[in-house]
Amino acid sequence: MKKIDELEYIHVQNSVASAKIALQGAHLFDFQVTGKKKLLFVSESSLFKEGKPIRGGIPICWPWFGAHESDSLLPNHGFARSSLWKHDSTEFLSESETKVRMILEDTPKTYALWPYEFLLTLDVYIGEQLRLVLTTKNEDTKPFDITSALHTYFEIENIYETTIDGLEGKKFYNKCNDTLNNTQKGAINFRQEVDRVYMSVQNDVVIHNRNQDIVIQTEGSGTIVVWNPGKELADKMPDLSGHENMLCVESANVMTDVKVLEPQRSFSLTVTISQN
Ligand code: TA6
Repeated sequence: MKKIDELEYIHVQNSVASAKIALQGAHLFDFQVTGKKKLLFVSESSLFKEGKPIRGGIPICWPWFGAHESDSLLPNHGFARSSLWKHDSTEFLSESETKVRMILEDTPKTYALWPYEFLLTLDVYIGEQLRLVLTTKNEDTKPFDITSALHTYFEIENIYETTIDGLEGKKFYNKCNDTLNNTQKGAINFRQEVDRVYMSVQNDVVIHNRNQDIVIQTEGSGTIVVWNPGKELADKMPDLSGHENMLCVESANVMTDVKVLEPQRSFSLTVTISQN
């Protein structure tokens, strides 16, 4: 096990790609296909400290996304991203694909924040494409509901030259001015903060930046969150530098896309990402 500041991580290298996954948060913070650009943005001022989420990579927002609906003292985006997960296994599926399984189970500490027994599994497939499968199992005797996101920070060359395909015509909630029922017309413009939840997205979403295309295919989700803090907000965030080089496009279950799980039932949120 390697260590970066206070966080232990797993380093995978196979014949086509490499990846780094911190035990805290099962947080994938580096992925690169040989000969291609790094896929994930990590802020140079990010902390790698116990209990603090990494600013970049793929934080897992779970079992709630954003602020807790009734208790503002509970952590934003839930507790999965700042909890210590267990490394369950690493499988070499072929020379060019490796699967890493991470698990998180309830403890007295998680129970105090969210009173349910659960098993959360993250399978990370590292190959020509990157695939993450986040599976929630209800191990309790009562139903629970979750909102969640694979809050992916993509590394891009220039936010001001970035466009996204696949969201045209979709309805969105605009968090910046707290309005519902907006409709995406034309390209999204990133001149200031953008923080939006797009509804009923069943198709692939493509990020275009200069001569780079990133294709995001999501299963088990109807919502896609798009976030860039813009300069003004980024300047107020001590752990975020280089906002013009990042764009979050998040495969999510949020707002009306809540998942209700009966005892012993499971649900998976999957994202598959490829780049040219
Ligand atoms: O996904 C977008 C968002 O919910 C934004 O509203 C913004 O606050 C961001 O996530 C980062 O949240 P964090 O808790 O990591 O600072």
